[in-house]
Amino acid sequence: MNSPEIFERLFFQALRIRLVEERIIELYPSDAIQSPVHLSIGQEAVAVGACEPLTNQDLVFCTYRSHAFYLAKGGNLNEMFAELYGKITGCARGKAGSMHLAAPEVGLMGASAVVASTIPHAVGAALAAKRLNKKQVIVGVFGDGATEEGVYHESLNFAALHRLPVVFLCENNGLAVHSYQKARQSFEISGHAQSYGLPVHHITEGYDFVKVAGVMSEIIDHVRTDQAPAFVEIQTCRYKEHVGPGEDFSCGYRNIEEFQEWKQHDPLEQFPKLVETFRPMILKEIDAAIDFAERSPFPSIEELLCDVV
Ligand SMILES: Cc1ncc(C[n+]2csc(CCOP(=O)(O)OP(=O)(O)O)c2C)c(N)n1
Ligand SMILES: [Mg+2]
Repeated sequence: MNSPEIFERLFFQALRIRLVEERIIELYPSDAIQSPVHLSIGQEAVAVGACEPLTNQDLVFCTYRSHAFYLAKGGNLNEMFAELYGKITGCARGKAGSMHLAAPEVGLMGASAVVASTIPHAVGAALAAKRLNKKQVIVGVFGDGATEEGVYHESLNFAALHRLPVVFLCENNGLAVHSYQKARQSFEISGHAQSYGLPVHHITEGYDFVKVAGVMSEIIDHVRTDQAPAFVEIQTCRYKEHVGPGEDFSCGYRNIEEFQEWKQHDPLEQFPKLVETFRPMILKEIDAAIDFAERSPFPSIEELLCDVV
């Protein structure tokens, strides 16, 4: 797992996600993007490392903060920008926006604005996969805040009891909107998950995509072979405000030193020459995706009323 080729390949993917989101920041004031955006800038290595060992048959269910997982799992960039623009060519025909991206053709099954709501979806898919003997691995991604929801605990219990092939992946950025984890939780996430009898892994270097990919590879092999669940908590750092394109350090709720310390480890900050090598190729792809989105039509009234409850 630790070769220069792998480092560069994962670096490219992480940089691609960051440059896509930086373009979203640039575009946002124009109002061309019609939905709220929860950016993953700072958290890219979690998605890139976690998706590295997955096949297109393995399924990922994630949250409203999922541009990174959508792209790391192989979701189409043109369809992502078209979805953000509310266009008919978007991955949900322009009706879902940033918080509900999906690319089922590559196993990105969906995202939801409702905290913790896709965790039981992942467990249900794992139950189906096991019954149908598909040897798939299902990954349920959620934030630290989601571990305070009842359905999170019900899901861990059910998956452990029935030995389902699901990885619970907690993307722990230490924040839920404007609230620190310590101000909200009387328990410790990994320690508590262990009480369900799951194997638990805790990665503190969530900026290190090679490390995340290595640990995830072992976990996924185990889940696929044993057809039993596992849990992984990955520490990470959200660089931007909870929702929207800006920063919010001036609000006073965040510790700016923690953020600056994290950036010292972030490969995308630490290897500017590699950034410059890959940037032109990625920007070309982004320009083409935006052109595609801009040229695409909006959905008709009939289309807008179709497939919505
Ligand atoms: C069931 C539910 N409760 C509350 C909210 C409001 N809300 C939106 S995001 C969020 C914070 C979630 O934090 P976390 O799970 O850590 O994810 P992060 O935003 O940090 O990625 C909350 C409370 C919601 N969308 N759904
Ligand atoms: Mg969080």
